[in-house]
Amino acid sequence: MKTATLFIAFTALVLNASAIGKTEEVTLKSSIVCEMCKETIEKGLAYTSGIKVVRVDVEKNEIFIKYKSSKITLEEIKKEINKMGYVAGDSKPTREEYEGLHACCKKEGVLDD
Ligand SMILES: [Cu+2]
Repeated sequence: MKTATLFIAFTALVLNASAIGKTEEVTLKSSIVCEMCKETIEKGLAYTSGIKVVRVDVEKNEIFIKYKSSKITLEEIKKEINKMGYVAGDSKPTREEYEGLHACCKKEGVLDD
């Protein structure tokens, strides 16, 4: 009885997982300065289609993201972060995107190579 219940639960889990598509996880190095940056990025990505979880770690300067690869690609996510003025892994914001940041959120040397 217990085995049967477990089997059913497991099958339901597998079916559910395949129905919702593959969820990927990524941690990107960024150019976060303060709590305001954290809020900007978390709020900015929260309603982006395909993004499930966004967590910004100010101290580590990292953005952790869970996303559905069937709805959004990693490159698209990086571009969204760049648009807000922040670095996303190997992808840098343009001068224009960076200049849009609040003065206290600008990290020196971000656009230099
Ligand atoms: Cu900031």
